Amino acid sequence: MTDTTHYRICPLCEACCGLEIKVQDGVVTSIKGDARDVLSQGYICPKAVALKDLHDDPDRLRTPLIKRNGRHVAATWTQAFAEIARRLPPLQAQHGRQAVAVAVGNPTVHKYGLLTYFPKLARALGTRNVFSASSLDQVPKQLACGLMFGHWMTVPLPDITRTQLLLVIGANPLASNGSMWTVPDFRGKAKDLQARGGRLVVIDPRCTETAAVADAHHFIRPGADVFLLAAMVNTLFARQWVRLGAVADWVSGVDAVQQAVAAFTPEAVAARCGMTADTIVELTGELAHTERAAVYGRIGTCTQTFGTLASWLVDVLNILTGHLDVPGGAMFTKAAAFASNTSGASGSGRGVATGRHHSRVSGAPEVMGELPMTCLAEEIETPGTDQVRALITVATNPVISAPNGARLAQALEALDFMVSVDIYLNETTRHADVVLPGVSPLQDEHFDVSFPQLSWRNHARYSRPVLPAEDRPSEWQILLKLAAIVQGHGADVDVNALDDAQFAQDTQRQFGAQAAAVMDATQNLRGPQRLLDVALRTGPYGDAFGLKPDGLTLAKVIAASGSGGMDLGELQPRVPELLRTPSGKIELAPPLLLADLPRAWADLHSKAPDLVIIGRRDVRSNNSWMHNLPTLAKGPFRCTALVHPFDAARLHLTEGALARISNGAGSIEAQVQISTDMMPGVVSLPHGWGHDLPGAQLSLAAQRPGANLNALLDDQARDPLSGNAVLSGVAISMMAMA
Ligand SMILES: Nc1nc2c(c(=O)[nH]1)N[C@H]1C(S)=C(S)[C@@H](COP(=O)(O)OP(=O)(O)OC[C@H]3O[C@@H](n4cnc5c(=O)[nH]c(N)nc54)[C@H](O)[C@@H]3O)O[C@H]1N2
Ligand SMILES: Nc1nc2c(c(=O)[nH]1)N[C@H]1C(S)=C(S)[C@@H](COP(=O)(O)OP(=O)(O)OC[C@H]3O[C@@H](n4cnc5c(=O)[nH]c(N)nc54)[C@H](O)[C@@H]3O)O[C@H]1N2
Ligand code: SF4
Ligand SMILES: [Mo]
Repeated sequence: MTDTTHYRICPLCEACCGLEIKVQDGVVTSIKGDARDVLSQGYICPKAVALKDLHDDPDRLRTPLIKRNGRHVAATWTQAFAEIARRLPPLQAQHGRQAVAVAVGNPTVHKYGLLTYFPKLARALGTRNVFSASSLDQVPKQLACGLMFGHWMTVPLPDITRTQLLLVIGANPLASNGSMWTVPDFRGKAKDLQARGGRLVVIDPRCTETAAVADAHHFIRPGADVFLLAAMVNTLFARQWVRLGAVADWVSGVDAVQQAVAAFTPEAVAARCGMTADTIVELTGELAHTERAAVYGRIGTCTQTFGTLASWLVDVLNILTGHLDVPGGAMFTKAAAFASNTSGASGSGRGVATGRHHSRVSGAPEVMGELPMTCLAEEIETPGTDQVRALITVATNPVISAPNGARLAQALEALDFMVSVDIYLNETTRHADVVLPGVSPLQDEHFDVSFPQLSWRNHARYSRPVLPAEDRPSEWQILLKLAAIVQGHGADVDVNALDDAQFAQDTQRQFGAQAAAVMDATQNLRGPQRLLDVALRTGPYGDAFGLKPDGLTLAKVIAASGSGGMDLGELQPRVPELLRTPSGKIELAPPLLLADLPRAWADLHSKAPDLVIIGRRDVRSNNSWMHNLPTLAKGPFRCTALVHPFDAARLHLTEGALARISNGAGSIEAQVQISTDMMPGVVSLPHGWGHDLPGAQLSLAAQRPGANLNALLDDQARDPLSGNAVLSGVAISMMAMA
């Protein structure tokens, strides 16, 4: 018997915890937190253990599938790629590049082969029809930060280990483990904050797990964050509490913001927020008068019609209270690799723009090169030039995760051809003509590309594969092969040779006279590893290919992978060095955002619905795809509708009974759970459920399918600036089932 110990970054959520995994004769025998991990220091949640279930899940696909006569049958990789080469290029030739769309989802960010090679596929397709889960999530925050700081990934986050006041709005890190903020063990860090006399304050329509450990919790009417935040900014000016602190020399647009929020007084917004004007002033005063404080807003503030405005105002508050870019405030990470805010000239740049093209049917503006996921169905359905006729999905399940999945499912069925790069036959991939499964995370190496750009502490960590690879393509090779096929190279192309050729070309372009040295230094590497070595060595801590001999290389980061990874220190002030706005300033008052405030003002006076629905996350679940894993699926049923006792009484709903929840055409049945944690007038139901659709192969999930929240949501409801879907605060009616 051979026992081995391995170290692996958990790929299941943004906390990116370091795991210690024991293997005996090729079988995982234990998964624990790695106490030496520089980022997570031993912390894990129950999902980590389910990595074993995921690896062992008999429903997880091991071979490609091809749909023949309506049924998916196992195929070889050669057959699968041949089928794609036979069917996809002719569609492109006949209908043009826009006719092939691509949709990419959340797990892509946790698989570095997918993340680094997806852009190559998108480029090869040359289509504007690129859709991603970002438009169901965080685009508003990225747009607001992009406009203010000059790059989409330049997003400040609370310096939690040094702050004295943390104001959390529309996030529940105790369940989600953080988002756009890599902060393993939020609970422990919050406790430490409280132990040193600091305060955690939560604003949420539900008294969440995070609110339960907070020093104060305030209910807010769903969707009212823009009003609360604008009134807090208004209060800062009215009370002369504005101070810019360390970034004072770099902020432009303060007067414009003052004027723009002049009408949003606490008194004007209080009723709509479901808060008193006094509370709004008190919250503002506490923020303004605490030396080390930070505001953090997440998905609850994004997935609403004023998502971009709300996200913007979160950081306007951080800036106007002098808390940006100072220890204990809202700070920026400095990642070791792949960060745009560490490359190019520092201090100014091109900034960000949206609307370089628009979606064909709804005219939604492109943001970050993508169109809203909620536009995909109509692009497939609506005849005309550039109609979408074929689709490639990569690790996404929008039939469940996006609003109005029933419409999307119908549209997918009408496609001429669909390919899915996915590990399950699920509600979305059941529509695919060819499914190409990636490897289990335990058989894959890993480096986080995005999350070190958003982490509570600077670090560099790499994971070797835990279990030996099988004889099949890596996910980067799958994507590169697809790219080659659509470029007309055929299914038999040698992807490694193609990768070498592309790398040589890119290196020549990027390094000019130094290209030969770079080629030489990376000659034994391939695929994402080679890209990573270049990114690390040219990054802010890198060895610059020998010019700074003490600097980082991939070899050094790999060498540290058995001992907790490399700690690169606590967050440091980065303004003005990280700014990439054309002005070289923090743009506090981007015209696009100011121009949207009148829409909010008009909405302030519209009548609020009686009953609205919001979402919820549970620590043992993850969006739509982990309900098939035994460790997580056991225990109490989690897809319940939380209803306040007042609402339950007036609607005659009883604990544990089924209720019908409806909105327009959509209607679902969910089990009622009566709870004083809810704000009256607000119902909470988790998303990602509804595993009762035919043709999926999720045997365990199908036993307790749950109700699909997104069946109630309108795919046309979006934040017009970011295109982000409205997933929260949607009007519903609810009645007991006979
Ligand atoms: N109502 C409501 N809807 C929501 C949300 C909400 O809060 N409320 N949240 C939204 C958010 S934040 C997000 S990010 C989206 C997520 O939406 P999606 O990005 O669509 O993510 P999932 O629904 O989790 O689907 C993940 C897919 O990836 C596949 N997969 C898992 N691991 C791998 C792998 O290693 N390789 C490959 N190739 N595939 C893999 C799974 O089988 C599944 O098909 O959902 C959104 N939907
Ligand atoms: N266990 C688990 N962890 C996850 C995921 C998961 O599905 N399960 N998903 C991952 C993903 S993809 C993401 S993006 C992150 C998200 O991470 P978080 O942003 O922390 O997401 P949630 O836990 O849904 O918390 C959102 C909170 O917003 C509140 N809310 C709803 N509407 C409003 C509103 O209008 N205003 C305010 N102020 N609050 C509102 C909800 O009640 C909820 O408590 O979590 C990630 N981590
Ligand atoms: S919090 Fe849980 S799921 Fe997230 S990275 Fe850590 S162990 Fe994995
Ligand atoms: Mo997400």
